[in-house]
Amino acid sequence: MATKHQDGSLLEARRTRLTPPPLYRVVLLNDDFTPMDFVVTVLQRFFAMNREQATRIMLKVHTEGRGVCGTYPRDVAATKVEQVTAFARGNQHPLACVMEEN
Ligand code: TYC
Repeated sequence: MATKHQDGSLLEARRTRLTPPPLYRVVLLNDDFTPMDFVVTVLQRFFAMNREQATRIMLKVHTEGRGVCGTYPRDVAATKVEQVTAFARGNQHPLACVMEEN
């Protein structure tokens, strides 16, 4: 029974019967240093975009300051942010990637 133990998994199981889980936008932020080609590679590698889609989002971030890469459940979004940040730092780029609740 869902009320027997008030731990996270049981609370989650009860909640999902009432409302869908919250989704989070994964957002890339512009900076003056990360190469455009690197950002295109990030969008292709971690967000399954083709080169045309990736280039469009990269240019949107470059001109508008930010752009949405995708919308995911919390754990998936958090993993994307970690993977992008680790890949950028490993290549010594300051690229910023954040998540925000929809
Ligand atoms: N502004 C960067 C440049 O001129 C390109 C860039 C695009 C950086 C998107 C970050 O999220 C970003 N090289």
